[in-house]
Amino acid sequence: MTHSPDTPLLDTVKVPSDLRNLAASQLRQLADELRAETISAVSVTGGHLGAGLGVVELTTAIHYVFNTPDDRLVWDVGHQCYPHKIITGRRDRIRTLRTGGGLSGFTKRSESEYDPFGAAHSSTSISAALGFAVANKIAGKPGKAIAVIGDGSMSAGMAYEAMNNAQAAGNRLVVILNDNDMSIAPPVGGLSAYLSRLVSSSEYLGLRSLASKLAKRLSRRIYTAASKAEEFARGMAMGGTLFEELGFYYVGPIDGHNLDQLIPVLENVRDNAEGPVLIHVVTQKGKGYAPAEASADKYHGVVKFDVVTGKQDKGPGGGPPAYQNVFGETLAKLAETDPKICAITAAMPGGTGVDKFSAAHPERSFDVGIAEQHAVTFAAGLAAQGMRPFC
Ligand SMILES: Cc1ncc(C[n+]2csc(CCOP(=O)(O)OP(=O)(O)O)c2C)c(N)n1
Repeated sequence: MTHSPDTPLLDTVKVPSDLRNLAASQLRQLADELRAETISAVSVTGGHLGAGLGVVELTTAIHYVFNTPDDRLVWDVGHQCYPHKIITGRRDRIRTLRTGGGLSGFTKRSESEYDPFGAAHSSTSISAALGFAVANKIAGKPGKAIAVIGDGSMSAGMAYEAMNNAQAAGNRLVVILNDNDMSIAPPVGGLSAYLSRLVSSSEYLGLRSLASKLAKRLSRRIYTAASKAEEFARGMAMGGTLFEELGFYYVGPIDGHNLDQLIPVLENVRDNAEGPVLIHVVTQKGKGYAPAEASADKYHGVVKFDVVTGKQDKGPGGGPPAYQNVFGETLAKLAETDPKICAITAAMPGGTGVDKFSAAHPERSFDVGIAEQHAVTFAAGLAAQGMRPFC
């Protein structure tokens, strides 16, 4: 049964300039309606759901504070862009997502001026945003470039190669690290542990309420008290040394579902940044939809489903076994008699069947995070030393 939610406020927002006519106090309702519309649309089309639900408030806040499309918004991967599509002139086609002739499931330049960069592969957003920012700088245009990148995508080398060059953008580059402590599978590696330490530091937990008080004070005074704003951003910086060493001004972690925190921090960054800024935002994948919040993959990708029960329409089953399962099980069996076989995946244990191998041979199974060039060269090193890696 198709379920279309009541969305009286969202009905008035066709494009972000409509959104910017609303009072900040209306944005909570707008975000709730945007979330309901996203769930409803994906229940009809299937597609990526959890990531979009996690960025509903962020999407609302970015379009409210920044002057899109002149300020360029670059979504990493692009699988979280359905709420963005709904408020950038494409709501009338949102139930055609991923169908022939319909909307793309990712950002797509030919689809909208609000999609300045096409994606689907991860970890390109900071490099691309840097390009937009530097082009504006050379042309003397004021527009900023905002990259929104997930903690999973942040594990790829390209993100660091881009940050290492970010000074070239001056204050036109804003990177928003959307940290939901999930990739498709749980995230792995040292960076993930580092982000967890930043987020779980006692200062962050203690400061959450303080930060919201400061945010309220700032939202009234933000245009007049730049020095206070500076103090605010600094006061909320709990660490972020890694990013600061790479030349960013680090702000965070902040609650990515709390518009009273998001809006003043984004306004502050928009108006007061002196160089590249990284805003560390903490969100929950699948936020606001109980079946997604409760599922292990947070409804990363779904087929059509029933909105009320969350039950996915997976069909009768009984078809041929999935390729990756045959692959993973066969490899695991071969590895019983061949101690040189090992398996490597780049953040796709389920999608590649490496999860099956890993269950049988955990010591010879490696999830390297989203880091394909490392995965392949790591495999080459293993092979050169006599192993038989499957990458
Ligand atoms: C280069 C590359 N590797 C792997 C993928 C498959 N993939 C798509 S989304 C995703 C997880 C991304 O995690 P994160 O950046 O944390 O975003 P989230 O889904 O949690 O919002 C992966 C591994 C991809 N799109 N591109």
